[in-house]
Amino acid sequence: MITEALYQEYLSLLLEGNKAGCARIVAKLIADKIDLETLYLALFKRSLYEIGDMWADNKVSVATEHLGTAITEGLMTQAYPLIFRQAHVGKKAVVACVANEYHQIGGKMVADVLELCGWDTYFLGANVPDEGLMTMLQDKKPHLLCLSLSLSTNIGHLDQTIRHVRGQWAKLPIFVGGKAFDALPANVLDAYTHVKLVNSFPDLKAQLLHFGDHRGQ
Ligand code: B12
Repeated sequence: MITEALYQEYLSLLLEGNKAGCARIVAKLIADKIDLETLYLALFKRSLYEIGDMWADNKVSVATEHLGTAITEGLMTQAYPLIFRQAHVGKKAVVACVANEYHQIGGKMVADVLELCGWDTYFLGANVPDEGLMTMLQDKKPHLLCLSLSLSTNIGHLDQTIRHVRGQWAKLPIFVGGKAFDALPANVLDAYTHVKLVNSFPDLKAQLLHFGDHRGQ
């Protein structure tokens, strides 16, 4: 559904900051019944990764990268009609980025995929301090906590967050994912209990299928 030509047209519009043009492409794809994951991965994620590489190679400015990110975050709300029409399954998840982690779009996508699977989600966004996260867990009593990590250098913050959560919720299932794990050793999460590295949407959905009912107190 997203041909190479369409992707290249979208990327050019995104780089020039033409949000109306990008929005038209997204609206047409939704009208043509694209599925959420394809829209997110083949259009939004691919273009953000490409812009990130262009920024790293000094081919686009940091301002252009920020512009593309801001437009993408706006476009994600266009997908809401695809997300919120599922029957609820009576499960709740809190999704967050740990302290000092400002990359929030991956986590937002994870929350939307959970909603698509009928879960109720509470997406807290970037740079969430542990105290705030703990208060939210106390308040919402979720069945699952998802943490997103893009920078491998933030692994210490992730470690601290997991330890804080474990201090109060010994068995709350925690799914962790994000680009940081491309650069971290495969066994980096082995020391924790009930913590799983989940890095793709198919893997996430497969994990949800065998999900128990306890809330890990
Ligand atoms: C946008 C962006 C920013 C924005 C983020 C704004 C926002 N609102 O999110 C801002 C400007 C804040 C930013 C800042 C920085 N950034 Co930046 N940024 C990016 C960029 C271009 C896109 C990120 C993104 O949204 N990707 C799209 C999402 C959908 O992908 P994703 O996060 O990987 O998520 C997917 C999976 O990983 C998975 N997933 C993610 N989380 C989870 C969680 C669970 C539970 C599960 C199941 C799955 C899962 O699901 C998603 C779908 O597949 C990337 C490029 C890239 N390759 O990602 C660079 C990039 C990540 N940034 C980079 C850098 C260096 C920085 C800075 C250090 C720059 C600086 N000098 O200030 C700072 C660090 C800030 C901080 N402390 O966090 C580097 C990191 C390099 C590295 N070796 O780690 C990258 C890769 C750019 C590059 N090519 O060099 N950045």
